[in-house]
Amino acid sequence: MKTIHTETHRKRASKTELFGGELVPPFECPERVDYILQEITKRDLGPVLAPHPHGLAPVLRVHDAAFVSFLQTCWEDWVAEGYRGEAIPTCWPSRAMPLSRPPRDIEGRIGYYCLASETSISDGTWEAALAAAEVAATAQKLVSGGDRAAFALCRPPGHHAATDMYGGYCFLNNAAIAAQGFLDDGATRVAVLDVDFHHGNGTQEIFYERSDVLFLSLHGDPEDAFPHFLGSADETGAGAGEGCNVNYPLPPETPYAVWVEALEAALKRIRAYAPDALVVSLGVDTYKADPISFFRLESDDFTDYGRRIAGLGLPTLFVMEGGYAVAEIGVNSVNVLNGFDEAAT
Ligand code: SP5
Ligand code: ZN
Repeated sequence: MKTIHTETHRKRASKTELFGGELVPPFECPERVDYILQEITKRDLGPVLAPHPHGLAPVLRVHDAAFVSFLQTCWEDWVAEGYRGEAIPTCWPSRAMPLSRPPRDIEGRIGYYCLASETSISDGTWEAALAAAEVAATAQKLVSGGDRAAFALCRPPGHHAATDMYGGYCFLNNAAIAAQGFLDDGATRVAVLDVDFHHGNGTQEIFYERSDVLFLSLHGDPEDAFPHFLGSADETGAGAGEGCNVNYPLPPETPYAVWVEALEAALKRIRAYAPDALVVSLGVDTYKADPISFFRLESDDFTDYGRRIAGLGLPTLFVMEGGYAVAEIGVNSVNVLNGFDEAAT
């Protein structure tokens, strides 16, 4: 399959992540892409192509315009305030003071639009986030145009980004942008299968009240894992979207044998929904050696589940999400894609 990639991802080069009360080098780093590209070349997955410019149109199909403007100017507004560190909020519209409007001041606006403060905003973050959205939109068009599958090598990732919130290393929801793109290009129904270790809270929120997108997520139980405040099994959709949201929260130390049972249940739901296209939010932080996650998948397991996803027989777009065992991220993500290609008919 073809991969869509751009070096613009390197502009997302934050130096700080708030972790355990310290500012540490971010887990979500540019080297992640180097390892994936290296493995794509080594195993001859297929051509690596540049994205086409799409501008803001596909982004604004799923994100709030004022949120997008905030992301565009956040860094310069922060610097203009005289701050010397990277942009990290210190206060939020919490449950005790839920006044819901973005204030004028950057300190208030960044808190309004942020859902997790581990994610610092730095110079170039917006350019990289927009480029990742263009990577997703370009790859989606390949699949809408008849390719059996494509790989959107997005960085920064996207599945935590909601209609008007960033965090969890995500700014724009690349998978949601692609899913909406399939619909805009003629699909009637699209399924989004999120296999990242973390719950895809942003994707869930964006489509929660809609019946034209089925969202399914396998993830660490929010009782035990980020993003903590969404991702329970009783979140099944609302309004027209009732029944179109499916969560599979799983406990610490989940081995592949248990994980794959949840995957098979999800695949069954997807078959019953009979979508025209599938978007896979591909995070490989389910790997046993991931430094911030707690599942126990082995590298060969990624190949196995890639084959199973191919068994759906659907036009499929893989969108890169998380994975922080950096030296193994290439092998694990290309194992999924290669397993898919082997089994695809
Ligand atoms: C796209 C993606 O995978 N984002 C993940 C963001 C997770 N950020 C919060 C990390 C908190 C880690 N806590 C780890 C505890 C280890 N004992
Ligand atoms: Zn993740």
